Amino acid sequence: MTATIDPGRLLGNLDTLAGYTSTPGSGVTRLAWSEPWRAAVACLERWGAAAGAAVVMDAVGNVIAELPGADMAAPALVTGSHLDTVPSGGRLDGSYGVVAAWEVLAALQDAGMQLRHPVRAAAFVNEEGIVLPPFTGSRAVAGLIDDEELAALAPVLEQAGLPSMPASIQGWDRVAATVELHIEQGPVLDAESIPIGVVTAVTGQQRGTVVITGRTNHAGTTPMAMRRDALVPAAELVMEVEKLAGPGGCEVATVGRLVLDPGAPNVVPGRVEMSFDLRSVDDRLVLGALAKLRLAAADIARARGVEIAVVAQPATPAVVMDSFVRNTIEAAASAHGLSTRPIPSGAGHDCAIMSALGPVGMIFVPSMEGVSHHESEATPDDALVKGAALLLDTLVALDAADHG
Ligand code: HGY
Ligand code: MN
Ligand code: MN
Repeated sequence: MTATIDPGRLLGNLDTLAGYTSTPGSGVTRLAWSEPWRAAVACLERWGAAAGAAVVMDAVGNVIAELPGADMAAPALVTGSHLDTVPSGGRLDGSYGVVAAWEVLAALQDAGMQLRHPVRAAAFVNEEGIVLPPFTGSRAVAGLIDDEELAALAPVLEQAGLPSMPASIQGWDRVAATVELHIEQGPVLDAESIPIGVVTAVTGQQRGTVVITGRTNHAGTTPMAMRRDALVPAAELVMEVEKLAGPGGCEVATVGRLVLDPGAPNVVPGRVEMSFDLRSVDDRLVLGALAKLRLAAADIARARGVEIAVVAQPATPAVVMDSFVRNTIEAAASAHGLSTRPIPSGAGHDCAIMSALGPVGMIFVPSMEGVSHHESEATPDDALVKGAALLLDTLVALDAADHG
């Protein structure tokens, strides 16, 4: 008997997860380790148990549901995505790949179908990096969390009520392959009316914070020539970040967060924090952009008489998807009568981190009008169901192929 996706269960579970938000009526806000995140975890625990899977939460908050394989020695086939969202985000980013992964388990269970490899569904924690630097969960299973980061994690996990942190985080053993199903979050598939994107590479990214320190003062009594206003140099730097994207530079460069201190209309701001997010599928371009940002900051600091510190987070390297996994996705799509196109991912994904443990591949379905990280994020139901069915058959094909 072959396993098939249950569309009602898939779409119903997606609706259920969308209800776990701290901003009802304003998109989905389910930050890592928050109350809504805990409620969503409880759902995954129930759904996983109903699918006959062993469900655990690991030391950092990843939820893992696994069906045993017929071959006890075979490495796991992994699928999943992230359970956390950006503030007032959409109902599909991350959630879709998680619900589809759990649906794969349920479909195999319904069909009484046991694969040779264990099938491991993962809901990774803090992929978005709103609470702490991104990809906490996938970097933990890849064994990439060092002691310093572990120390920073401990109070956050304790506050979220997770059991006390171990002295170190043991990553997983090698896996047979990881396949992540995700919405494109960009405009290409929708514009070209193509149902499936087969990801070629996931972008590299460099995030960080710039702190501009001037001097807080009275907006009415401080002569312009005597000011050390922190916001004006920040504004100049925002324009410099935009210039880092373009020919010979990054694909994209963004300032998404700007915090003024004290932030009162009649006070010259003495301190500004601004974020930066630089991305390219060529890591050298990201490195070059960061160097240019540092130079621009130093020039502006001198000209404006303020201090500017550029604090970079650890960079996430670009990752090329495994060609065998890509071909397997293509072949399964063709068997489903689905047209595909190769597509790079401008968004970061846990799947890229999982390349540390074995071959990786990603399946995209269209995002209507390319919108994401916003409550209007949408994909037609039939496209969501087709994507999940393709994920299931890709995993079954990888199981038979013994790659990885
Ligand atoms: O920001 C990203 O690339 C993804 O949504 N985490
Ligand atoms: Mn996202
Ligand atoms: Mn995502």
